[in-house]
Amino acid sequence: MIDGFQHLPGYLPPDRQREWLLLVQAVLVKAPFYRPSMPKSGRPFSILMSNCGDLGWVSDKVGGYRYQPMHPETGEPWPRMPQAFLDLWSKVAGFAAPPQACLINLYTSGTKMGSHVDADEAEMNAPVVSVSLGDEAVFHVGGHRRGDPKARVILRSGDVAVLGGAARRAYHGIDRIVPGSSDLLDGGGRLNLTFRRVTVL
Ligand code: MD3
Ligand code: FE
Repeated sequence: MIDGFQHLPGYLPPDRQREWLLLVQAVLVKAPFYRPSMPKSGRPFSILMSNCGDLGWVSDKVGGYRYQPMHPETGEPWPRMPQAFLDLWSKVAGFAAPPQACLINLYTSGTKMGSHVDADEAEMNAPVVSVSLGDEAVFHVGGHRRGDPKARVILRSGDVAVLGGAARRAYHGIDRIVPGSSDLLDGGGRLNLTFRRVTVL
């Protein structure tokens, strides 16, 4: 396993998972899920996305991958990050400044995320912190080259992962969701929150 990958299984117990789900649902009332599309080809993602915080990650055919302060469809600023989210970052990130973006990904059964490196952030010294809610996901993390050997980890509801150091620049993705593995979300599926620093201070 690449250096800098920290997995904290069961970090959020079931009652706190339900609290976090309510916080996410409140964000989604103000910033509904939208479907990003690939730069140039315009091919739609299978994952739905939203954000909270000062900046949100978006992608579409014309503008490509980027961070911006407003929802791409409503034009409204992203909702504030709930205090509980900022508190979690303070406890696990080991980085003094607060996160600027919280990307919310929704996976339904049959959805995956191909192997990629997160590099749209000018700040690559801050870690990315991930929180999983709902169905289990088969996650892979490799090295700095696409062909490097990959380790596979199951991310379960309530798990936190901190990707710092060498892992911050590693290829990673979601191979598949395990349908029916959690009853947190009505109708199943998986929410993943990733907390990020975007700009260099
Ligand atoms: C390793 N999300 O949003 S979370 C992403 O489950 C993303 O939705 C996946 O990859 C998901 O970009 C994986 C764990 C994760 C997040 C960011 C990373 C692993 C990472 C950044 C660098 C290396
Ligand atoms: Fe990623």
